[in-house]
Formats: sequence, C-alpha cells, structure tokens
Amino acid sequence: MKNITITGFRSIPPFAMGLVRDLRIRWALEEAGFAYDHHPIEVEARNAPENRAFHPFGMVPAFEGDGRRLFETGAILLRLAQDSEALAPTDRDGREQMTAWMFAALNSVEPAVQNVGTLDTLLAGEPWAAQARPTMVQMAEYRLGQLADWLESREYLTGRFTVADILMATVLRILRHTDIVAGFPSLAAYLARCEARPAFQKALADQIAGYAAAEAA
Ligand SMILES: N[C@@H](CCC(=O)N[C@@H](CS)C(=O)NCC(=O)O)C(=O)O
Repeated sequence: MKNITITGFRSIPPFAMGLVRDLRIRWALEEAGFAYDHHPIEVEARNAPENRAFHPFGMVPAFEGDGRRLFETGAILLRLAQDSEALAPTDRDGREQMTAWMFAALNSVEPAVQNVGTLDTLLAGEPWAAQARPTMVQMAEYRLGQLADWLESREYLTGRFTVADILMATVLRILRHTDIVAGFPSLAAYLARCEARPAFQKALADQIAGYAAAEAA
C-alpha cells in the first residue's frame, strides 16, 4: 500500500497521551513496514468541514491509502490486514477468528473498559462519579475475567499476533491508570507481551514525539 496518511491530534492533555487511537494504526503500519504521513489536527478544529469530510464524526484517526479513504480503527486495520501477512493469517478460518476477536475487542470489551476510563478522567469531577465507579469497575472486571481465562493458554488471541491484538491491547491500555489489569495475571502478561513488540514501541514513541514537537513549536 502506498501514499498512506493518518490523522491524529496535534496536542492533548497528558492523561490521553499514548491512548489516542491513531496509535492503533501507527502500530499496524510499523508491524507491516508501511511508510506513512501523520496529519495532526487541532482537537478544537475536529469538526471543521475539512475534518468532517475525512471523518464523519470529527474523530481521529482517519485514513487514506492508495487514494482511498476510510475511518474507524477496526475498518482501517481490516484493510491493512488484507495487505500484510504480518498483520493477519492467510487461511479462511484464521481470518474469521481474527475478525471475531476484532469485534470482541471493540464491541464486547472496549465499552466496559471505556466506561471506567471516562469516569476517571472526563467525568472525575461529577458529584456522582465516586458512587458510580464500583459498579463500572465490577462490569469491566467481569468481562476482563472472561478474557483472562481465554488468554490463560494463549500467547495471542488467535494463537499468533494479528490486528485483533492491536485492538485488544490498546483497549486494555485505557485502564493503565488503574491496577485492574494487574489483577488478572494472564491479561497483564498478554499486555506486556504486546507492548514489548518493537513496532508498538516505535509507534508509541512517534506519537509522543509528535505531541512534544507541537508543545515546543
Ligand atoms: N470508534 C472509533 C473511536 C475513535 C475515537 O474515539 N477517537 C477519539 C480520539 S481517541 C476522538 O477523536 N475523540 C473526539 C470526539 O469524540 O469528538 C474508532 O475506533 O476509530
């Protein structure tokens, strides 16, 4: 794939650094060895017409490759997976299992995890936040416990590394300010395994360097 551009935010508060979802795409691109341009946009300008034309919800990341545009990290990763065996198996069953785990990360795990993340950050000042938190944590732990069982005997979600692991690991990272993941040894080991990958380290370093450069400018 050629002429790849992804969007991200130019600068963000420290609590969100290393969590903004362009990291998912940067990581996949590093795993695949695809060069790309990063197009930073101001958070405040995310709903400007040119940004909404690229991403209907004014979010990041948006993606362009080979002259074709796409949004939603799951869809972008599926597309990248078509072009790189580093990101996905080539057999039909392997692809189907990978796709199932992509949906599981985005649809079954991320909402429960994101509830806790949002409560602890954007909603932390609300008077009812402390009251709601134990229930939100309990709901996240219920789902994470099931995931931990699955990962007890597996290195990666489908046995080998795929884009599903990029989604799941970045979902788990949303809880990095808590000790929730550490409470599940197989999950903590899985996350550490994913984060130790050189492609992840490079993607993270590049994202953080982008924020530092914006701050210095
Ligand atoms: N489901 C979307 C979520 C993207 C998303 O939540 N992006 C955040 C940054 S990590 C964003 O742009 N938020 C701005 C907003 O919601 O207006 C995806 O996976 O691509």
